[in-house]
Amino acid sequence: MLYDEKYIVHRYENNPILTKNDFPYDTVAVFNPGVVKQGSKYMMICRCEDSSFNRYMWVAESYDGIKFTPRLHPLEMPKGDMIFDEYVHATKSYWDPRITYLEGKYYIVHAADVTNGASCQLGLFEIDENFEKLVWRGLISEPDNRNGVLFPEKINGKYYRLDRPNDNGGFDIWCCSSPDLIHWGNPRRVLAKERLGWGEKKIGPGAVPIKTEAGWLCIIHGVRRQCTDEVYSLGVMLLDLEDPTKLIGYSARAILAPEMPYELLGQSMNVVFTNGAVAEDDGTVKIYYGGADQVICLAIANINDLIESCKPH
Ligand code: M1P
Repeated sequence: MLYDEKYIVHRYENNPILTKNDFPYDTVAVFNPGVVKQGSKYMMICRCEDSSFNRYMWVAESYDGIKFTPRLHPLEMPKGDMIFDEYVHATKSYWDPRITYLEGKYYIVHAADVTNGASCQLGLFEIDENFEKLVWRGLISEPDNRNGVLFPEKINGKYYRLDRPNDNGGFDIWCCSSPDLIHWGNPRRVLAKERLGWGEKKIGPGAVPIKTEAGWLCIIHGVRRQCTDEVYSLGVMLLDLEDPTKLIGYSARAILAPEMPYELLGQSMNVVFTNGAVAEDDGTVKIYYGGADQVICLAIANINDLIESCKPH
């Protein structure tokens, strides 16, 4: 081995853990889920697409974090809010749900292709603890921003989120704050894609930040060019506990890159992409990720290895 490092992320041996065959007949892909743990139960919201390219948010449940059972029907989208009905529901395009448990409530930040001229904005839902009823809270970002994820607690009296503005933000990872989850400001760039060979084209937040003694551990994604293709991989970065706009460190190498057939071949080639991870009491982290924009997979790492990989080498 050229390097003395070991692989720190291990794929579940029976990946993928969910595929379109676990959903109704005209489902073409299920991928990029948000996941949160409620006591001993794992709650997942999958990104589903059907043969008409309608997108759905679909709940699946598990008691071991591996075997997930989808519900019979997708989540019903709330109607009656003019913004949602006109700008978001009209495109039937809400995707990449990231679930954060925050102050006793469950929030979902998602990407939304909107009809008001912007290509993509961040939307915010609340959902009840049984994951049955969505409440629309509004569009919460400026145009052409996605990959938003909320921190799981207030910091110095403010809510924080990570996001990834596209053109006007350099496809880098930014952090901003809010008094009420609706109005956001004070954007600060926390990581520039130029620092990452494996993310030189664009990077973006992934799972909900995990609070550790070393800082906020953030599992992120990065995109590099490979001739005419793009390769999506995962990495980690560490942010200051008291000021999450301050970068402590990041993984110089990708911690998970597309290698397996279910990561190389699908709707989009060469993609591993995460919206959800669960830090377990035993020090392991379950990383739930989309393979090739087609299936849902699981990988497991030791949290100390993830933190260590953020330190300068
Ligand atoms: O197709 C791969 C990924 O492309 C997008 O990632 P990014 O926002 O970084 O460009 C997202 O649409 C993601 O859902 C998708 O998996």
